[in-house]
Amino acid sequence: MRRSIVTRSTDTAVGQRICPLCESCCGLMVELSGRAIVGVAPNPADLMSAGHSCAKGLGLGRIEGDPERIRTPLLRTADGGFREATWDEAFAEIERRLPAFTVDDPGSCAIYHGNPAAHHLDATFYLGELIAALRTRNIYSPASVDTWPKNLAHMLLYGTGLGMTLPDLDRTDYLLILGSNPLVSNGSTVTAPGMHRRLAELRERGGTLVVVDPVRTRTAEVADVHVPIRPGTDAQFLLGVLSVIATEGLARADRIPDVVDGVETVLELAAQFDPEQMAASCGIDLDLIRNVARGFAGAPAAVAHSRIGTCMQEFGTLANWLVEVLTIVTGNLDRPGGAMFSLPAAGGQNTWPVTRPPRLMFDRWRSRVRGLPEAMGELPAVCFAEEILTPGAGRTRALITLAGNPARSLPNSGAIEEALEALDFMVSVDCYLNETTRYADVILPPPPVITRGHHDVTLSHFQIRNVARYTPPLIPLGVGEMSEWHILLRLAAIAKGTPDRPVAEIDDEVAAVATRRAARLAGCETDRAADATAERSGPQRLLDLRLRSGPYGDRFGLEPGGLTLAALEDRPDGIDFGPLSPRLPEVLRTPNGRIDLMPEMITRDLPRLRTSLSRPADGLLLINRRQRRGMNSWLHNALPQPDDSQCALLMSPADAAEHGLMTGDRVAVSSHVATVTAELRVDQALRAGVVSMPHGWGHDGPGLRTSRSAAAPGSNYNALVDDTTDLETPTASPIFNGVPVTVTRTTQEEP
Ligand SMILES: Nc1nc2c(c(=O)[nH]1)N[C@H]1C(S)=C(S)[C@@H](COP(=O)(O)OP(=O)(O)OC[C@H]3O[C@@H](n4cnc5c(=O)[nH]c(N)nc54)[C@H](O)[C@@H]3O)O[C@H]1N2
Ligand SMILES: Nc1nc2c(c(=O)[nH]1)N[C@H]1C(S)=C(S)[C@@H](COP(=O)(O)OP(=O)(O)OC[C@H]3O[C@@H](n4cnc5c(=O)[nH]c(N)nc54)[C@H](O)[C@@H]3O)O[C@H]1N2
Ligand code: SF4
Ligand SMILES: [Mo]
Repeated sequence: MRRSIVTRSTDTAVGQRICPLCESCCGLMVELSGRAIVGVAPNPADLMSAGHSCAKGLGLGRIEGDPERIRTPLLRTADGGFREATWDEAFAEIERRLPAFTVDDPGSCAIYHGNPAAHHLDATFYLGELIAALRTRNIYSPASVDTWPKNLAHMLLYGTGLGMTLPDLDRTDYLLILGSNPLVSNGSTVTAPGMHRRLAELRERGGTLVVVDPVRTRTAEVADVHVPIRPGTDAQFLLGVLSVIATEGLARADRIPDVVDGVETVLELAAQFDPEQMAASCGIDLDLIRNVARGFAGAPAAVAHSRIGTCMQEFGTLANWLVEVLTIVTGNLDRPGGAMFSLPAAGGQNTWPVTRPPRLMFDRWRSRVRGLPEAMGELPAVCFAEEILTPGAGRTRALITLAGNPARSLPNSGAIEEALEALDFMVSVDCYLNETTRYADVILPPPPVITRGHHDVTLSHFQIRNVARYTPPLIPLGVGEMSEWHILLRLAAIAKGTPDRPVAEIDDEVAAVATRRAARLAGCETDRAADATAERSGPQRLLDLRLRSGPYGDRFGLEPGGLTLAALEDRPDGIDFGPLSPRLPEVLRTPNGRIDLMPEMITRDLPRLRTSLSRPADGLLLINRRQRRGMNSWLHNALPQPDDSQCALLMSPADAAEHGLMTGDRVAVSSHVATVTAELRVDQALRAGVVSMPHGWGHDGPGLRTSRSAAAPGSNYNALVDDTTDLETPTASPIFNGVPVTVTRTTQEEP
C-alpha cells in the first residue's frame, strides 16, 4: 500500500477514499482512529468532485460504525433465529447444502445482486465467476427495475447498453432533464459530482435549464422552466416537441453525423403526432412543448438527459429513444455541449474491439414461466417471485443475494417475501439482517469499506470528464474479516463442487484469462502482461490489467508514460484525460456500424402509445421520490433521518380538497395489488392527479436487526406495485411511476 494514509496525530490518520454510495463517486478524506472512521470531509483536490460531498458520504463513519451491522457470519437456528458462527462453520453449512442446486440440479439456484455491488471492485471482477459456477440463467439485479428501457434504447441506437451518451453538462447551453432529480439523487447514468454548482454555472453563462417532472422538485425549483407532466407521458411530450421541430423545419441536417440513418423517417413519424393532442395527454400547456422545441433546436449546444422517472413507466423505451432522437435531429450528438460518449480508463463494451458480429444483448433467451425476455444476461426482476413459486422442472429452489434487498426494491413485495420463504436454501452476502436477509440460512458479511481499494470501472462510463482515479485500501483486513472477492470465490468453488480449491489458485485462473485478453488488447505477448502485473493479486491485479490495456494504458511497457495502477496510486486525486471528445463512428457497436433512428423494436411499440392517447386521464397516480439521507432501502438505520413524516404521502392542495383530506390525516393507499397506510401531507409541489411516496421503507415484520429504522418503519411503496400485468412492454420492467391508487382516510394501521 503506498501513500494511502497519512498520520495526522498520535492517534488519528487521514486517507482518501472514493465514496461508494452513489454514482457521483465523490473523493472523500477519511479520518481514522485505529480501525474506526472518526471524521469524513470532502476532498477539494479531487479532480472529479472538487470538494463536493453530501450528508451520506459525510456519514460514512456512522454507516460503517452502525452497531447493528453484521460483522460475523450468521447461521439460521432451529427456532428460526440466527447465531454467530465462524467463517469455517458458515462455509461448511453452504458446502453441505448448496451443491444440491448447482451440481445435482444445475440452474435451480438463482442469484440477485443489488446496487452496492456495482460500487465495489470485488463484484465487478469476481461476480462472473460465481454466476458461471451456479450454472444458472436465473440472474437478477435492480437493472431491470431501474435502467433497462434506457439501456435498450441505447443498445438499439449505439450497440451497447452501457456505452450510453452523456449530457456534456459543463459545456451545454440548453439542458433538458426528464425524470431525474439530481439535487437529491446526485444524478444517475451521469457521474457529475456537484450538480448544484454545475446547474448554477449553466445558468450563469446564459444557458437554459428545463426540468420535466410531475413534481416541482428541488431541481425543478432551480430551473428556468418546469414542465409539470402527467406521469408516464414523456414519450408523448417528446413526440410533441419533435412534431414542432419537424413541421417548423427546425432540424439541423447540417450537424447530423453521416452515420445516422432514418432522419427523414423519424421526422415524418413525429409530424403525424399533433402537438396539441400531446400537450393534452401530458396535461400541460401547448406553449411549453413549442417553447422547448424552439429553444432546444435553436441553442448553440443542447442536450436532453433522461433518468429513472422516464424508465420506471409505461413507455420507458419509447421515451428514452425519443430523448436520443431529439438530441440527434437537432445536431447535438457527439459534439461539445451535446450528448457525448466517455472513454473509460479501464475500457469497456464501447472501447473493446468487436471480434464477433455484434449481437443485441436482448431477448437471447426467455424466462421459464412467462417467457419474458432476457436483457444483458439477466432476467426481468418481475420474474423473480414466480420462478420460485411456480412448480415444475427448472423451478428456482435456492438463492444467493449479494448486496441487495429485493424484498423492498422489487415490485409486489408480498409475492417476493412469499417466494423467499418458499426457498429450500438461501445465502446472503450482506451487512444487515433486513427484510430480505431474514429469510437466509447463512449470512456472510462484507468487510469494512476502508479495507477495499476502489476505481469506478462501471461508473466511469458515465463520467462527464475523462478522469481516472483509484483510492487504495486504507487498512488491512482485521481479524475475522474476509474480503468480498474471497467470499465470492469460495462460494464459486463450493457451487462447482470443488470446495477445497484454494482461493489464490482460482484467482490465478481468473487472472490468466484476463491477462490473455489484456495482452490481446494491448498488442503484446501474454508473458509480458503477466510479468508486468505479477506482483499483484485479487482485484488490484485485474484492475491493473484493465487500465494498462485500456485507452490510456502503458500497454505493459510498450507505451512508456501510459496509465498503470501504480500511476493512479501515486495520484489519488486522479489523472485528468480531459473533457469528453467526439468518438463517432468508432464508438458504435451496432451490427452495421451505423445509427438507425427507427429500429424495428421501436416501430412495434408505437401502436401501444397511440392506443393510450384515447384513454381518459382520471384518478390518482402514485409516483416515487428519493430522499437526501437515503440510499434505496439501506441507510435508514445508520443515518439519523429528518423526521417521521418524510415517508408521508404527498398530495396536491386541489386533490386534498376534493378528497376532504388534510395534512396529518392517516390514509389508506390502495392499488389493485395491496393497501398500505401512510400519513398525508398536502404539498404545493405536486400537480393535481399525482401523489408521491418514497421507496425502500416498510422496515417492519419479525426478525429484523435494524432497531432504529424499525422504530419508524415507514410505508412500503413496493407492496403496491404490480409484477404481473402492468409492465413496460419491450423490457418487461415494472411500472413504478404512475401506479393508479385510491386514497381514503383511515384509522387503521397497516395490516
Ligand atoms: N439520496 C439518494 N440518492 C440516490 C438514491 C437514493 O435512494 N437516495 N438512489 C440512487 C439510485 S439507485 C438511482 S438509480 C438514482 C436515481 O436518480 P434519479 O433518476 O435522479 O431519481 P429520483 O431522484 O428518484 O428522480 C426521479 C424523478 O422522476 C420524477 N418522475 C416520476 N414519474 C415521472 C414521469 O413519468 N415522468 C417524468 N418526467 N418524471 C417522473 C419524480 O418525481 C422524481 O423527481 O439515484 C441514486 N441516488
Ligand atoms: N418503488 C421503487 N422501487 C425501487 C426504486 C424506486 O425508485 N422506486 N429504485 C430501484 C433502484 S434504481 C434500485 S438501484 C434498487 C436498489 O435495490 P437493491 O440493491 O436491492 O436495494 P438496496 O436498498 O440498495 O440494498 C442494498 C443492500 O446491500 C447491502 N450492502 C451495502 N453495502 C454492501 C457491501 O459492500 N457488500 C454487500 N455484500 N452488501 C452491502 C445493504 O445492507 C442492503 O441490503 O431499488 C429499486 N427499487
Ligand atoms: S453525492 Fe454520492 S458519492 Fe458524493 S458523498 Fe454523497 S453519496 Fe457519496
Ligand atoms: Mo438505481
